[in-house]
Amino acid sequence: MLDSSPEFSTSIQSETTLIIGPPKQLPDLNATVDNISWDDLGKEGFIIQSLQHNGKSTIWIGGNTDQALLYGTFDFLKLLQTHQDISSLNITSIPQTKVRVLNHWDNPDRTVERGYAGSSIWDWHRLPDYIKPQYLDYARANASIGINGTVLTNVNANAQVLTPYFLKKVAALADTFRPYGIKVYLTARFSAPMEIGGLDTADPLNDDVQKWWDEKVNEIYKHIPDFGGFLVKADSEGQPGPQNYNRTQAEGANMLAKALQPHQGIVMWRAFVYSNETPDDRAKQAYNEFKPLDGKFEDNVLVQVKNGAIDFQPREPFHPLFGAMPETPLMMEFQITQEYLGQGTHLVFLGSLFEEVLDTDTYAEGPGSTVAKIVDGSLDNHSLSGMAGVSNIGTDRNWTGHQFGQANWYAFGKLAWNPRKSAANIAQEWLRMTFGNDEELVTKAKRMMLQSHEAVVNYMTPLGLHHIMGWSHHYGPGPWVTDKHRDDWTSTYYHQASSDGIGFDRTASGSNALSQYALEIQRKYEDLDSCPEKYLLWFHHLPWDYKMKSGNSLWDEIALHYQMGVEQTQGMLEDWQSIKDHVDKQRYDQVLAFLQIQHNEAKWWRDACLLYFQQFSQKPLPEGVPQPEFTLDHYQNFKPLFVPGI
Ligand code: BDP
Repeated sequence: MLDSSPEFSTSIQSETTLIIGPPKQLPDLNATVDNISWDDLGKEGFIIQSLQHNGKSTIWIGGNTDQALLYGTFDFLKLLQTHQDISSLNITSIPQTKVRVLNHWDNPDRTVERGYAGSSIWDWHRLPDYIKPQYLDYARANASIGINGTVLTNVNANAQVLTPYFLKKVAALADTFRPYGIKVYLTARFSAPMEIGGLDTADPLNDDVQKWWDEKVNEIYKHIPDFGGFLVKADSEGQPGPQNYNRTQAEGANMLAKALQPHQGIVMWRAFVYSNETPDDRAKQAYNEFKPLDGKFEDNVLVQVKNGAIDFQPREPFHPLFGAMPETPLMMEFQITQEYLGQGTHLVFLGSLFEEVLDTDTYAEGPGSTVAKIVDGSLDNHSLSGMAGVSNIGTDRNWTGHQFGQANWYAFGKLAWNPRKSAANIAQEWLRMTFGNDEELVTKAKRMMLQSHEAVVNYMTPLGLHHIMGWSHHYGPGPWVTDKHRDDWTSTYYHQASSDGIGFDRTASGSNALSQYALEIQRKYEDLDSCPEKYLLWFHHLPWDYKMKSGNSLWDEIALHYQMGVEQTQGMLEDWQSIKDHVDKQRYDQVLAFLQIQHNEAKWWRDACLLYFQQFSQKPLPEGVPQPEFTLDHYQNFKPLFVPGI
């Protein structure tokens, strides 16, 4: 940890002194500045200020707490690393969200659900006695991008983690992370009172159940005095929850919230609730369940909402709950691990995806009601706010499997701190800090990163298509996936392709999921003239010869988008090859090989999807789209085995 005493000072240039310390211990220095409101900085905000002190040119990194000074110092290092001009600095930086957490979907046996970078970094078996150096690196890396919490365990939770056996291990991790300002959180399995507590119910309104949780929470705080709280997945995909007792999501969340209140802990209650028993569009179910509960949650509950209503697709319209629950703080859940976006192999810079969602106007309270303003709490004056990112970290030497996966971890942290930061700036910063300041490298690699999200949308799910990937593991194309035990996990449910057309009708003539959005959005998206084409088949079912804005038929446009995606991956490859001499060989070779795989797999996606949809469209491929290499049968029979992360 940094020494926050004023003695910690060093000379940057012979004539400049660097001082890191809080205003209270530096009254002299503080007297030289009158433009800083230390109260506004809170516990995490910092300043980096150039000034004259005792006749000397000085840079002061200031903040009210050690944590703030740490953030400020990392920011200053970033300025040096990215070759910024530090001659007259005047920086004030305050995080816009309070809870900035990674969600690890890590299991006690060290497998990682949807993890593509090796095993879980938590070596439970050797904890609490062995503290891997990697834990410290992990904490430092997170602190350097402003992350202040980590949920150690999978949302598909194992109740064992709440037993004393595990709590000692969790406490050892919490002790390791504490100096870096990182709090530890756990996932709470709703049925834990039965599984490890010997009760015969987990009904949230049952007194014994409440008492069990109260005592469990007290026990946790004995081990971990600054424990952050719980993350809960309930009533979804087989997880137990309040619905088992005919109770609401609010009643379930509030039971845990009350247990945590005496300790200032919080509950992050996921809105990812849907059931295949419910005869309604999956995209509508979370809203239907949660909207009526607005205002019914305890103050220390954050409802954690995925960015879109289905499930971390390459592109989704924003989740209709954003803007629909003004009296409840809603936390954003992004997926950093690329479950549906080429997993650990494809280069997809998620900063662009995150930015697109955060910048979208929900019109909830008139124009300008962006998702970012809901997430940071400013639209409805919530003091509790947060952002969660499902982690892409594992035991791989480079942490994230793909070198560029680190950029997504970085982008998440930066956007959680400031949801208005631009993805392009984030990409540039990351490149300079990761690969150096060579201008050609930065320009070309940045171009590659910034087009990568559009590329993956084009070669996987263009024009609003969604959830058409391989069964269960979600790797590669699978538009033919049908007739499984759950309709809402099949591709045919989502694309609805037939000889009359393609797309999911979510207008009033269909599921009317559109009615869950503000009127402005409804009007814009229901009208084919104003519906953004990127969401077209998300909201509309249209004939194959529907005329697009380009003048092309829908069929041709779909095919041309797949082709464009393939060409974009070719462009990414070429950009990378052109900077060969500017990158060290080891990283160059690995990224090159992965880009080659990505390019080949983009062709696989294009050919498999177009052959499949062509059965219904009965139309030839437009000019510029090559004939597929194999038959549809070939693609349908190709089943990747042992895909990681399931
Ligand atoms: C889906 C994943 C599944 C997760 C679930 C969730 O396929 O593994 O458990 O989301 O978020 O995307 O709970």
